[in-house]
Amino acid sequence: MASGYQVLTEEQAEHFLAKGFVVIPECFSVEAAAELTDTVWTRLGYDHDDAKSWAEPSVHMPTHRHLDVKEFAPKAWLAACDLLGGEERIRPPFAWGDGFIVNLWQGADRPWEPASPTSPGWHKDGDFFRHFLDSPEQGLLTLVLWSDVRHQGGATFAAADSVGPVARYLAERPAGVLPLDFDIAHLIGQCSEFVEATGSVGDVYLLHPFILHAKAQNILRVPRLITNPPVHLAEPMRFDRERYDDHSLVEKAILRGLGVERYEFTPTAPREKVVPERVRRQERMKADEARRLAARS
Ligand SMILES: O=C(O)CCC(=O)C(=O)O
Ligand SMILES: [Fe+2]
Repeated sequence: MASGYQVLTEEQAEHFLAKGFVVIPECFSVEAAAELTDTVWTRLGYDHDDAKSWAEPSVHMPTHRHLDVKEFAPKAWLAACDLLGGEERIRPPFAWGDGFIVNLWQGADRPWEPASPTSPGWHKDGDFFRHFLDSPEQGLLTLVLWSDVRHQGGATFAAADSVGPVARYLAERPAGVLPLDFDIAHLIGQCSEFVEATGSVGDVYLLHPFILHAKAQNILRVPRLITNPPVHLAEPMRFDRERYDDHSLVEKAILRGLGVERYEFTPTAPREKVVPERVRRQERMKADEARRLAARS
């Protein structure tokens, strides 16, 4: 039976509802990735062949170049449309960039520990806005793999059962929650199903925006490169659409988390932008990177 989706199968759609993510393999080639990553060591100011030069265990780099996902990785674009209920519900541009999150040796000084509620760094993405149940700023969480990502090699841990706890938490707080105010221990304490987002260059994880996740240890010390671009929605999400099937899979996952088929949500405080410290830090890094790139050429 046809799924009614452009690239997702019914099994993948059901997997997204149950586990909060799907993996879309081979969205772009090794060569296409290399084209974007080939200046990464110059930008970092580290020597790829000398691990002693890798001063920081992990670096969230600024963005210089942007790519139109529709052209660069059409399969990922179509899958995002499937999850969000169609292209018209996405606010353009849907762009990826070269703001790599490089994990070089995070936590390599201690033995490997599998994901658990006590792993460090759990968070919900979106450090740039006040979060409501229906927030449009982060329609999906995306993990784009620009290098192979191996077990124990600095992947991202995802809590596959976190959509329900986060949905209930936000439903109870119609005035919204600022990024640093989430009670993460309370939320992750309700989770017990953890995934290590490993894979190959070109694989893309599309995750529910409410999925809690954390940077994992890289005890292999093999450089890992990902990006985590958000997808903006054209309008806030809705949970009271005329027919149940008018809801996107992302909205349905929230309804499932709330244990209802329909939910009326009205924010009681204004939407609000937040400028995280990350942005200022990345502006400084961008100037440093530009100097290194200019010195090389
Ligand atoms: O580095 C990772 O694996 C995750 C990073 C992340 O989630 C973030 O920067 O928001
Ligand atoms: Fe994140």
